[in-house]
Amino acid sequence: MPHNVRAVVRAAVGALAACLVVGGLVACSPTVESVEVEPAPPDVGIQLFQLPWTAIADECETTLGPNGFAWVLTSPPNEHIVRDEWWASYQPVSHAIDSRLGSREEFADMVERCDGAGVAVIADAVVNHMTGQDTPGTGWAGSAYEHYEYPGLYTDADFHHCGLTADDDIQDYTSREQVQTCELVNLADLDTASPSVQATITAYLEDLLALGVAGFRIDAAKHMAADDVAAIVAPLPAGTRIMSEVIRGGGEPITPEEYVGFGEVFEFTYARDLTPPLQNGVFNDPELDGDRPLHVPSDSALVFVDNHDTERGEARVTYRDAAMYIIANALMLADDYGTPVVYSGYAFSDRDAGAPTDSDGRVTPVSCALETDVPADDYDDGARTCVQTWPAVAGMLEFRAFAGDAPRLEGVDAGDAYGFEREGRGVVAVNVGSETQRIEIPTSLPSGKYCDVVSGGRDAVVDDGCRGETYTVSDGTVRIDLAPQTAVAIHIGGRL
Ligand code: LM2
Ligand code: CA
Repeated sequence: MPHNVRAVVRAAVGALAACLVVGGLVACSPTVESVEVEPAPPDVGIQLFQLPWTAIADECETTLGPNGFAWVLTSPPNEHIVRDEWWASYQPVSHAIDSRLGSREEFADMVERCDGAGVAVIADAVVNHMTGQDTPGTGWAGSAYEHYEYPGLYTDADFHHCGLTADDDIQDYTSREQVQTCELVNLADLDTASPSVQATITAYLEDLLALGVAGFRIDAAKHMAADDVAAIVAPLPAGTRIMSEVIRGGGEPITPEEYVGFGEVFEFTYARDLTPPLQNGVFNDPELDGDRPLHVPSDSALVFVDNHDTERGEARVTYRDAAMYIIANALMLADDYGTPVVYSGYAFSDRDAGAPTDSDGRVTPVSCALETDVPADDYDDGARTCVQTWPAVAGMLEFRAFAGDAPRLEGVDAGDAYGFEREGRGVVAVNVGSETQRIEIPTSLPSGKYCDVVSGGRDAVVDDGCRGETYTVSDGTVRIDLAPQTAVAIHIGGRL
């Protein structure tokens, strides 16, 4: 049985027809004895940043599977330079699956255990470049390397030397040629148009597939021509998930749309649009409605509140402000656009600081299942944020399971509050202000009492009551008094 499907829920609609006053006319929906709504496991992923394989395996069994996550995005599994910073992972020394996050055996075991828990594994594939080191060195697994020499793998002729800028570094993002053939922060840029380079990269991806991964995040995809990425992934089995990281940039010639022919893309515009209303209370910006300009089609879109780069950069809402982070995640998970990727990392004050390690340099495994203080009021540097266990997040995955593909209806504004319905399936509302705010949202949910899954989490219905707050739908409306900086979500499967 799918891990996050609860028993069929009967939502009795009572004996009386529900009536709504619409433009002076009274419209009554037909009397229904009961509605059966079967939750469908939602396609929701989670990025577990810099978490070792043994810990991800535990997480799959104890928190990700039970809370309904369909897949987990890992940090890069490749051999990397030996440095303390987290970004050592993004400087491959070889395609050996041997890193301070774990050995090949541990990686394989993780995939097996996650699959057993109903959680697929997506690996972060760093294939645009190798290291950015000007002096020779030895990688984590013992491979010797130089900036443009990776014995047995790549030699100088396999790299771009763009000759377009003084140091061959990318300077001008309005130049397609620079972005794709010059070096991203001095990282030796593979000639991904070369058939032999393509074949070597494909072999690496096939090796990971042989260990059971379901797909890949393609790191720095924007820095490889879409045709090159297409050629690299073409030999992979049908159904392999390809998730290209193409950071949309205003005025840039390379667009995420170029990469949707062979997979999904991370739609950075989504996060950029999601958070300003949380700070200014203006939700009805017409720019954000309608046909969603500058968004790839929903089927192609991976959406997120933040990721490991944006939490160190442009993101304005992160784990540091748990109340706002819950609001942002609730809106994203309630939405009908894209495939959400929740983010879970560790607290930091230094952007370069790596995750805590043991004395041998391996990243320390941590289990979030034992963590009861979530979200924490304050995280010490290095502490895992454990977002996958936040009751509000788990509750919103349940909401999404019941929302299915029901359309998102027009939003309702009230002061600093905002909300919307997923037609007939659920209602979400948020208040980003500092005062309590009442909001009334018209809804076709059957009349009755519902359990809020933000305060109550998953399985919020307990002993004929609610674990969290209770809200009432009557006469085709739900009235919610929202405390400052809170979210509320009710769904058809959480009716008393
Ligand atoms: C990505 N996506 O396209 C990753 O998500 C992002 O985290 C990576 O940057 C980047 N692209 C390359 O894969 C990180 C980090 C950088 C770091 C690089 C390489 O944000 O700070 O650059 O990984 O490790 C570091 C230094 C930089 C230096 C470079 C090369 O910060 O100053 O450049 O290494 O030694 C001289
Ligand atoms: Ca490149």
